[in-house]
Amino acid sequence: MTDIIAELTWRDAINQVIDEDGLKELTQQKAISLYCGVDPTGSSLHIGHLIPFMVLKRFQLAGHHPVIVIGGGTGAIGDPSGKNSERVLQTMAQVQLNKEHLTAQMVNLFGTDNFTIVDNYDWLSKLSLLDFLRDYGKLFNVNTMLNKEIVASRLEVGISYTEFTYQILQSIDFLHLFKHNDVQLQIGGADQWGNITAGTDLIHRQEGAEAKVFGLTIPLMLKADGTKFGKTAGGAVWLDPERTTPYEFYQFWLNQDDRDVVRYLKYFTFLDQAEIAALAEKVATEPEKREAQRRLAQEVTTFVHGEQAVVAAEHISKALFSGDVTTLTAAEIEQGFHDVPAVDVSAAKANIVQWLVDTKIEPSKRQAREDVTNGAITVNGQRIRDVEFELDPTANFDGRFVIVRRGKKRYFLAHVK
Ligand code: 383
Repeated sequence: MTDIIAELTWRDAINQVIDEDGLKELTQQKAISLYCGVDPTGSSLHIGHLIPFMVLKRFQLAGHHPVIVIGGGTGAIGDPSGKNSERVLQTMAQVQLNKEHLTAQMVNLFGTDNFTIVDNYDWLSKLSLLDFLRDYGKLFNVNTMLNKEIVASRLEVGISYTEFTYQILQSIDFLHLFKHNDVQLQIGGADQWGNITAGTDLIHRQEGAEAKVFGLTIPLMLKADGTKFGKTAGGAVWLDPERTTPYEFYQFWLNQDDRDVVRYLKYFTFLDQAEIAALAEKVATEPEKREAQRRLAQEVTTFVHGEQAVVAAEHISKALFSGDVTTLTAAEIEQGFHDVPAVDVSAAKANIVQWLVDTKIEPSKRQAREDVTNGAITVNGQRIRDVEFELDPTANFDGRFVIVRRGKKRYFLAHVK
């Protein structure tokens, strides 16, 4: 089998790993089962989650068997990792609802073949308090638990007994999957190292030191400008197309810095070493063409939203850039203008100056007249210079939208009601 560890190494996707040589040997010998968990603390994955899930996908493509744990049990508790204060407990109904959304997103990324998805509520909810303390609690040393980076960093602000216990629950999962699903490796982001090593320790205590289990974490994604990866002015970049439209998703990748784009190509695409080297060359010689960024946007958007989404995103980008918006479909308008100021208007015809003021696109009639006369106002891609122009809001886009551009870049979307 191909050397997946060597591949992850050239992609810079390894932060820490338990027994790298042992894992390298094992993964070349046979197809293994491995897992990554996610807690249903929200109704959608975001691109921060893609960090371990891209690696899981690479294992799947190399012939290994990925298992995903959706934390219906652990999500009811809350992992202290990555949070510097106590979490508010979610209702069980919320956990359930989130779980359904995340499951659908995972199936979209991993398909249904050679892929298993399980919910740790199925086994964690069956443990009685006495069994928990007798069978597992005895195998955990409080000192070791306190020394886990995540717990140690919380001691000053305080951590509840509930969150402190989280690492035991994740360890029980690893043990459960080792025994029932032959899982030999757990992967996660760098924040998961403490939980993963707690799991391998538990397995060794229960099953014997010779049990062959491994852990691997992936580095945090960094940005050259020091800001947090995966955040935009509008917040996180979600995989749910209702929260971040495929067009916005595509734009996010297209806008990456020259200093970051090659690292992201290695990390977030399935392009091979030669293809990425060729794109790196383009960044060095003709950065203004942004070919590497475009390829990155195409690849990641295809993986998450499919090829059609890329066609639409590119069509929208072109229309917005040129100002010729007349060819956009209603669906393209909805996603392309997801983030621009929106107003509701009636279908009634109106004088352009009055209409711009009524919709609050212009602050005053004086300003509206001035902008129209100066050619700063475009309606549905057509420049309006006549202050007497009569606007018919139903004239384009099946009578549903009016797209207004003020100046070079400021777009407004009017929904015709
Ligand atoms: C639950 C049960 C397990 C194994 C893992 C879990 C979830 C884990 C966790 N993960 C984060 C999450 O759910 O909290 N305790 O949001 C994130 N992950 C992945 C990755 C990451 C981590 O889902 O670093 C980013 O996405 O590991 O923060 O048996």
